[in-house]
Amino acid sequence: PMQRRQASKQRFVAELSQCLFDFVIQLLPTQEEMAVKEDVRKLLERLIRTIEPDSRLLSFGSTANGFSLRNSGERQCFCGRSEIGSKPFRGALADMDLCCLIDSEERLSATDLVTMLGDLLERETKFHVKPLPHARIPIVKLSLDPSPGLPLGIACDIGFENRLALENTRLLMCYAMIDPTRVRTMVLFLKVWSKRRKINSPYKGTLSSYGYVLLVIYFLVHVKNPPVLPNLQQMPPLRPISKEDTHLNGHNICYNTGVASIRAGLIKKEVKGWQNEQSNGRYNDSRERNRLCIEDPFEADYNVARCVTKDGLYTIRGEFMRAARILASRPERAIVALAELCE
Ligand code: 3AT
Ligand code: MG
Repeated sequence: PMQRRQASKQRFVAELSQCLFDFVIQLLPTQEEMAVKEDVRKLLERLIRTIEPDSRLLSFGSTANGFSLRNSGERQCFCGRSEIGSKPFRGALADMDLCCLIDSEERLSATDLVTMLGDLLERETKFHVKPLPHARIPIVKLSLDPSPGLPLGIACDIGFENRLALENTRLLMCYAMIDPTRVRTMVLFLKVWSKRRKINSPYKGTLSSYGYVLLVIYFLVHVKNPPVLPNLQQMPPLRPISKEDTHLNGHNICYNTGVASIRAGLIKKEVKGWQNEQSNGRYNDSRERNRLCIEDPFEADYNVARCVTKDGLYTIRGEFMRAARILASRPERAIVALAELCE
């Protein structure tokens, strides 16, 4: 019977892998959508250059790292709508993250640029424009109404000199390129799943897409044994992960005391000064900020999951437990499991 159970598990995993692959293939952006986005980038770059001739406008985030989802309400559903009822999945509005780099020494401040660019775009384009010149990180927010190439319209943020975001985008893209099928399948599925289960809203106390992508890479570099991905940052782990780090009385407590770092593996929260047990006085909300800890690959003192609240973490954990339960029950067909996961 054990052999039979093993064989049935293997069959389920193989079928699930195929289903996941077939599912995410339909979620990839179309050529047309990518072309429209590139046109938008070029148009905006041309306009910005009328203000700052030595500037370049580069895209970062999912549009540039291979982890973007298609901007279409129609086809984002499981093969055959019957599997998930009649409601097709509407993806989030495809957003495009753009960063303006200025190569000259003398340049306007980000605040002035945001104000001027906002005025210019309002005058010259059909975008809905919202300049935020006094935000902590000044940006111009733009959106465009739906069109045939972009059925859900487009939302786009233009920031300035955010070179670290360009670097972390490049790092994620390299990870995606090492093993495109498995890495992209897993990341894209996690993004869809977390959006559908409503645990992908940093503003509401859960985790950003960027945070989920880092967790997937952390898992493939440091948790899977043998690793699926090499550590591209090549730093030797501070300490190998031992059972003591992740378990207490047989319970997995890793997120409570540890920091997930794709650079260095699992690090203790104390090492980073990110304890969540005692408040450090200066910030009353410091306990809130370090519930879940994910180290940014380049800004090592930045906790990407700082927005995750106690309730948010409870919800996220609940969702992972629900997903594990569904997968462990191994329904007859893997597609049924996927549909239930993303209900
Ligand atoms: P969506 O497709 O928009 O859901 P995404 O992959 O574009 O997902 P985000 O919108 O969360 O991911 O982030 C876009 C980029 O912005 C990714 C990263 O280069 C940068 N970024 C986002 N959040 C952080 C953060 N907390 N720290 C540093 N960089 C960040
Ligand atoms: Mg984005």
